[in-house]
Amino acid sequence: MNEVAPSRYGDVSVPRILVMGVGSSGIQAVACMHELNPELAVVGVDTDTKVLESAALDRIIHIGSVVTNGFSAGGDVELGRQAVEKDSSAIRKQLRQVDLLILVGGLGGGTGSGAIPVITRIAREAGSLVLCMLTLPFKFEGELMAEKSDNALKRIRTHADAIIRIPNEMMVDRTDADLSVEQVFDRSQQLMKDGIFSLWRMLSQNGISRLDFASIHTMLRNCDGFCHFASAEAMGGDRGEMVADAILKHRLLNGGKVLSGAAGIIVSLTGGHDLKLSEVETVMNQLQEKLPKDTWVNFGIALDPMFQNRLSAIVLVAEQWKEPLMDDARSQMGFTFNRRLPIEQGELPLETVGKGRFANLDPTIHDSQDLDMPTYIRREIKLPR
Ligand SMILES: Nc1nc2c(ncn2[C@@H]2O[C@H](COP(=O)(O)OP(=O)(O)OP(=O)(O)O)[C@@H](O)[C@H]2O)c(=O)[nH]1
Ligand SMILES: [Mg+2]
Repeated sequence: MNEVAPSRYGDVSVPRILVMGVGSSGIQAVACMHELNPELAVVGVDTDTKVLESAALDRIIHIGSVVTNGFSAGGDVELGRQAVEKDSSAIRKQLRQVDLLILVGGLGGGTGSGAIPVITRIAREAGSLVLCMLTLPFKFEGELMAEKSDNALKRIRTHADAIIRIPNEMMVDRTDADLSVEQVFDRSQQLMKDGIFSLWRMLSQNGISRLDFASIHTMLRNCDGFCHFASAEAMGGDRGEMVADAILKHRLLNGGKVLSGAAGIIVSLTGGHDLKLSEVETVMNQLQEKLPKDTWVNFGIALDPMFQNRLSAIVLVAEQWKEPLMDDARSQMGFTFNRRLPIEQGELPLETVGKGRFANLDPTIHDSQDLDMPTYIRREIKLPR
């Protein structure tokens, strides 16, 4: 059973990670991850009993049975929101002692777009670091879908530490005319899976200079709300070159353009005991060439016997730092912020306030609203600083 538990490495510094798939596409993504890596703790959340029952998952949370009678939210975001509010205690229960929650789903439908903002808020209240990995709808899905997705993103951003957007539209090239819709969906799921596995490996495995949770924490808490990621893997003699090339051309980094404006980057390499210094240099030098001089770079190497003759890289990129945390971040990160930081005064972030010793109690829900939350947060009113 894939409970969130201390790492098999017995290392107390290893964070407890939970991947939560929300809505039908989110469930599909985590079911696939679970099948490939049963060590990864995953849970599926949906309104739709059929989807939940057909997913081969040990842990599922059925939300909103009183709201949707076990059917999907049918694209209705408000129903998705109500569904999760009704069953928020089941979500809270799963989040106990989770250090990093990775929320996965597709925006544009009812359940994902309605429930993910609420789950993000609950997770922040529970003290977890929250990273969302979300697909955005195709253009052909229409303006209404795009609007629902945009609105959900705004709400998610008020609580999530960082969001990685995977626009379905970006999964297709001009040469892909014959690609089926299913193949395109598979591509975005594959990217999510690769990214989450690499992140999990980066945080759980021993290495020469393993990146610790503090590095990820700093990056996610201090980025402006959005992050980019890319991962690549190669085997054989030219693996250093191949990995560098794949990262530099990666579709989620807009063919490498994101790197040239990066404020911060985390690079994690995984190799076997045969990993050569020259391979590490190849990847790092090629990335450094694209990055602005003042980019904050944090880098680690993990060793895994399974990676003999193989090299894998994951990069996590922040384009901007968020201004309100500048002093905090500066002292935590030990670096000088670059000049691209906006200097105008911002708004107070809609951070939720921890409930201290009441954190594990059920909330006071009235009319689908959590009355224990300060009104300005509940109503998403931005207060000037
Ligand atoms: N990458 C990927 N995206 C998908 C897939 N299926 C749907 N999507 C995208 O995800 C969006 C939301 O779809 P679902 O996950 O089915 O919606 P839901 O959250 O379950 O919402 P309801 O079914 O309305 O309750 C769609 O608009 C698509 O853009 C998939 O298999 N892979
Ligand atoms: Mg659905």
